Amino acid sequence: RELASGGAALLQYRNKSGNSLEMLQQARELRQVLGNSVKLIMNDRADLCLAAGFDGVHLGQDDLSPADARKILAERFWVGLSAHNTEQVVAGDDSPADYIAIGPVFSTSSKVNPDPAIGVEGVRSARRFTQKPLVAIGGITRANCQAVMDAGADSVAVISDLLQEPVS
Ligand code: 3NM
Repeated sequence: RELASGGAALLQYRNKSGNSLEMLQQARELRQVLGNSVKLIMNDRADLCLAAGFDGVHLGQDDLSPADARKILAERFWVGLSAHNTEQVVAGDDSPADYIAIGPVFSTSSKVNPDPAIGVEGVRSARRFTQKPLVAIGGITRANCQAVMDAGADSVAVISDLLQEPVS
């Protein structure tokens, strides 16, 4: 897909504290404001992905499995999976996930209870276990992202380095 060829801008809607109604309202607003200029990915929730007209869902290790999310979402929706170690990358590679996010690469304060940081070497190792698009996440900045890409990531996911410096 476009992620493998570097062609897509993805924005994930992430809300760990809101209720379903709030999340759906905010997600719909995002879709309205952004139009179809970016692929919108719903964190954790396949149902809200459908209801909000998003393009895909991103699943953590404690969410629905990619196979179960696929029972809800047709083929045109993207299903992403978070992995935090080699075992999870291997399982993700064997699943219907469209891409695998590996991390945290560096320490992060954007996530409660993050797994141990895997470093650039962890990205290099993950690369050996899957040919699916590999997204690196956790402590990625504009300053360190080249090293992460050089280690084999196809793309990076960033929260704080972008949000701390809004464009306007
Ligand atoms: N997931 P920042 S790390 C949401 O390892 C998330 O799965 C992670 O934010 C994982 O760019 C993370 O501010 C937080 O470090 C990423």
